[in-house]
Amino acid sequence: MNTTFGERIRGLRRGKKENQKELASYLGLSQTTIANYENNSRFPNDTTLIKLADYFQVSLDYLLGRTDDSTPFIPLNQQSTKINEEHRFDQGWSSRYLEALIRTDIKEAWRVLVLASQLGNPLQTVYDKILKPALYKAGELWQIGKLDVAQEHFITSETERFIALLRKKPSTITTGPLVVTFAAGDDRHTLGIRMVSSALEEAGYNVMFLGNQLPFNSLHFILSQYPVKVVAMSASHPVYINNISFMVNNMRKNTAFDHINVIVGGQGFHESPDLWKEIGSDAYGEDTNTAVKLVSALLGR
Ligand code: B12
Repeated sequence: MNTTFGERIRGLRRGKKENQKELASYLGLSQTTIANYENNSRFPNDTTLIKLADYFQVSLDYLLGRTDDSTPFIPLNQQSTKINEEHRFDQGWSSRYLEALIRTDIKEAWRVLVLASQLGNPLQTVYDKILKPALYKAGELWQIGKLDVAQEHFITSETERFIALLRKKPSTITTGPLVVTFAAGDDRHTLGIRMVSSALEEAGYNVMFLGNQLPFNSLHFILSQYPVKVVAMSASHPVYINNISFMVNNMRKNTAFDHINVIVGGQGFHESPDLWKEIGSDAYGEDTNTAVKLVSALLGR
C-alpha cells in the first residue's frame, strides 16, 4: 500500500500510464520537481497540491496518506448538475472499466462508475453506456479467443457486485406500482434484466426480480397474489423468445390479467424489430433508459 505522499503520486501517475514529464507539463513544473515529490525530498505548496488532487480526482486525504479510500473525489464547485451534458460523459469509460477488470483492478473499475455518477450521469447511463458496451466487448473478445472464459466469469461477477452496490438503498425505496421482472426460460443471461430492474427501482417502481427458469404456474401465482402492473421479460437470444411468447399467451387467456402490461427486451429481439408485436407484448425497449420511459408511458406516470 502506498502511504507516503511521494508514493501516492507515483502510484497515481503510473495508474494513468503517464511519465513524470507529462505530469510536470500539466502542472507547469519541471520533471525534476516531480521526481523530488515522488522521492519525498520536496513537498508542493497548497495550490499545486489541490491541482494534483483535481488532476487525479482523489481527496487531499488520499494524497497525504491519511486514508486508503481512493474513491473519486469531486470538489463541491465541480459537482454542479449544470455541467454541460457533453462534458459529463467520457466515451472512454467503458473500455477503461473493462481494461481495469481484465487486469483485476477492481478498485479502478469501481472508480469509473463512481466518477460517472458523481458527475451527474443517471444510473441508466452507467448501465447502458458503460457496463453494457463493456460486457458486449467482453463477449466479442471471448468469441475470438482473446479472453478466457474464466476472465469473462470474473468480469460478470464483479459487474454483478457493482450492480448490487449501485442499486437504491432499501431504506429509500418508494412503494410505487409493482413491476415483475425475469429472464425467459433457461436463459442464464440475467445481468441486463437486473439492470432494467435496478433502473425501474431508481425511477420509483416496486420491483420483484424473479431470476430465470420461472414456470408459468409461478408467474400465475405472483400475478394472482400481488398487485402487478407490469411484467418485464428478457431474452438474450431468439431461442428464448418461445418461452416469452408462451408466457404472454397464457397470461392473455386469463381476463383477470387484462390490465397487466408486458414489456420485453434483450439481444434476442435486436435483429427482429417487430417480433415483440407478433408475440403479443405491449412494447419493446432496447435499454434501461427506454425501459423506464416505456413503463412510465404505459402506466401514465
Ligand atoms: C456474461 C455472459 C454470460 C454469462 C451470463 C451471466 C449472467 N448472470 O448474466 C454466462 C457465463 C452464464 C453465459 C453463458 C452463455 N453464453 Co453468454 N455471454 C455473456 C456476455 C459476455 C455478457 C452478457 C451481458 O450481460 N450483456 C450486457 C447486458 C447489459 O446486455 P443486454 O442483456 O443486452 O441488456 C441490455 C439491453 O438489451 C436491455 N434489456 C435487457 N433485458 C431487457 C428487458 C426489457 C424488458 C427491456 C425493456 C430491456 C432489456 O437493457 C440492458 C441494459 O442496456 C455476452 C456478450 C454480449 N454480447 O452480451 C455473452 C453471450 C450473450 N453469450 C453467448 C453464449 C454463446 C453463451 C453460452 C451458450 C455459452 C456456452 N457455450 O455455454 C451460454 C448460454 C447459457 C444459457 N443457458 O443462457 C453469446 C450468444 C451468441 C448468440 N447470439 O448465440 C454471447 C453474445 C457471446 C458471444 N459473443 O458469442 N454468458
